[in-house]
Amino acid sequence: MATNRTFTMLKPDAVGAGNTGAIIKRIEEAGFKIIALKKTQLSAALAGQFYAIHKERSFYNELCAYMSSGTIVPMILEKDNAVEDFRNLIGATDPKKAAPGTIRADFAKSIEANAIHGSDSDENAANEGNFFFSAFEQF
Ligand code: RTP
Ligand code: MG
Repeated sequence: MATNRTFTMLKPDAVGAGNTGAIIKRIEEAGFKIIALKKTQLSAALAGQFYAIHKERSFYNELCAYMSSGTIVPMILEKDNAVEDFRNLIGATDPKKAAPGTIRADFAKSIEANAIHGSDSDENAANEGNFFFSAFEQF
């Protein structure tokens, strides 16, 4: 994946609350182009693989259970400086600390049910995009 791309997924709280369209509108209005998009649900085992990077953290088991509890919407997005600009668009992990106007400030329910994921590096964006989408879905 090119370095002007990032990976995101709408989490079960956001999809369950019917906020999929509103959040995608924010993303497009911020200048991100949708390269790939689907609606799916992770098993606990697949969530564990996706979040293997967090294996040693105290919240890992809860996170995997939560992320496999409902529908998610993974996407690959394209924009100049995509990873950093997207992290700024979604705001801090804890919605209580997220800046006003960010997606998490407006849609997240808690530090765990925080509406949306955003990759934290170009390398992780590529790996996470490849986790959900085959090469021919990434054009
Ligand atoms: P994300 O990966 O989802 O974009 O979030 P992030 O970089 O802001 O946060 P990260 O440290 O990567 O944590 C991944 C997700 O784990 C949940 N979490 N729970 N209970 C807790 O203290 C706690 N801390 C993090 C959140 O859902 C977070 O987005
Ligand atoms: Mg993260």
